[in-house]
Amino acid sequence: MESRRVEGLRARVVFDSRGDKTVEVEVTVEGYTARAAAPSGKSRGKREVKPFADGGAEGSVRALREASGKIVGETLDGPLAVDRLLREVDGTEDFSRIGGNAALATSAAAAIAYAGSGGEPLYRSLSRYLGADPGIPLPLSNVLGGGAHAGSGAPEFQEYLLIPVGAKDVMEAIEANVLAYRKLGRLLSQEVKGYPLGKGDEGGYAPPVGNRKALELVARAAEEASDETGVRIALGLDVAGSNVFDPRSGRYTLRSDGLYLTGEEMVSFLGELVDRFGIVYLEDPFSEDSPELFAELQRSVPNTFVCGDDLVVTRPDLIRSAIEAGSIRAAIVKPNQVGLLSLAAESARICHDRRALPVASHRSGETTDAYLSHFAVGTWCRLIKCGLIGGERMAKLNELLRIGEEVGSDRLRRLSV
Ligand code: 2PG
Ligand code: MG
Repeated sequence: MESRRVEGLRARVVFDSRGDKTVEVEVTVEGYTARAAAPSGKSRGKREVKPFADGGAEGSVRALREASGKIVGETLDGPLAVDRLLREVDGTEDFSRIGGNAALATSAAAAIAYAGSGGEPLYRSLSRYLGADPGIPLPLSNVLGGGAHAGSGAPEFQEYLLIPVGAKDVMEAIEANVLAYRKLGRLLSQEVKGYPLGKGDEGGYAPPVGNRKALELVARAAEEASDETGVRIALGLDVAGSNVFDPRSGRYTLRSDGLYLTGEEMVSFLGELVDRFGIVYLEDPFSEDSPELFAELQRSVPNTFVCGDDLVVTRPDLIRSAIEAGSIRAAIVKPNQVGLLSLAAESARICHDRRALPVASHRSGETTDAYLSHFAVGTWCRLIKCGLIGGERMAKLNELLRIGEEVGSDRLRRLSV
């Protein structure tokens, strides 16, 4: 690809959707300036890169400003070429010098600026560079949240998710999920007297009900919305198993259901839920330190996509070995877990090459940026987990509608479940 010069780099502190500080970066390539900010997670995997340098977001901005002299003036020969420079200026394994969020904001801003300076949107530049066929990922939408993303009293499972597997295009996919979300709101206000329809960090309802009850209501809402629209909606779950596991007792603690389960009992319990509710996607069902339980569950529910998030933290090496060990058939791809778009793209490729499902994902603390949607379209991601309700979530879905106008909105990726 063509060589283009980095002409400027500016970094600043901004706030994410939770009100926490994060890093935003502007990069100018051949007169084209692009801006990107990094999101932040709350239920983070132990092996993720460090999100910020010493001194938090401010410390990261300082460190990046000091390093910017080694980036400005350099030439880029592709949308992901700044990533090599970022590795050099940081020089640590875990991005602790500048922080993974400063790295990602720079990586994304430079990629958008490189594409834009050539008159291209990011998704097209990425797909051309990587040799990936552009396609619109199916939205994997959080409609009910618990765990670390909600207050006490909410269910322990972190995310109750909908996948509109029967949609013919992206508009229909979003509409079906929104309708199910509204129906769920109605069901919840009947079920929980006086419940003011509070929300979790990602915009899903966060009601005071047990996990089983939450699943029942979400399943009912999905079924009613499917009947009304004719679009089949399948269910998914992010257990965020590391947060549910109590290392002192060695048990999975589902207090709202009165269940305190060993790993083996949790395998059976989740297997029952899969059968009863037809769950097709199950993320981080266990602690990130128990890959053997992932494998056991995946064997017992072969038609469900067991997905690794904290287990593999978007690292190509961990994803490859977890797929090969049979622990997962899907992996979350969260660019800020590794700090670079190029590494995240490699993770998506590894999944794709091994017939596993790459799932582009937001974080619970988000920004209104929508480069995640371009990343997903341009890099083989078959699903995009970006929430549903809330400006910072809908920004990504609305961007899919715009991209759909160019690539064809019916080029929605399929999930046969
Ligand atoms: C997850 C995410 C995003 P967080 O566990 O999948 O939904 O949460 O960003 O808090 O890690
Ligand atoms: Mg997760």
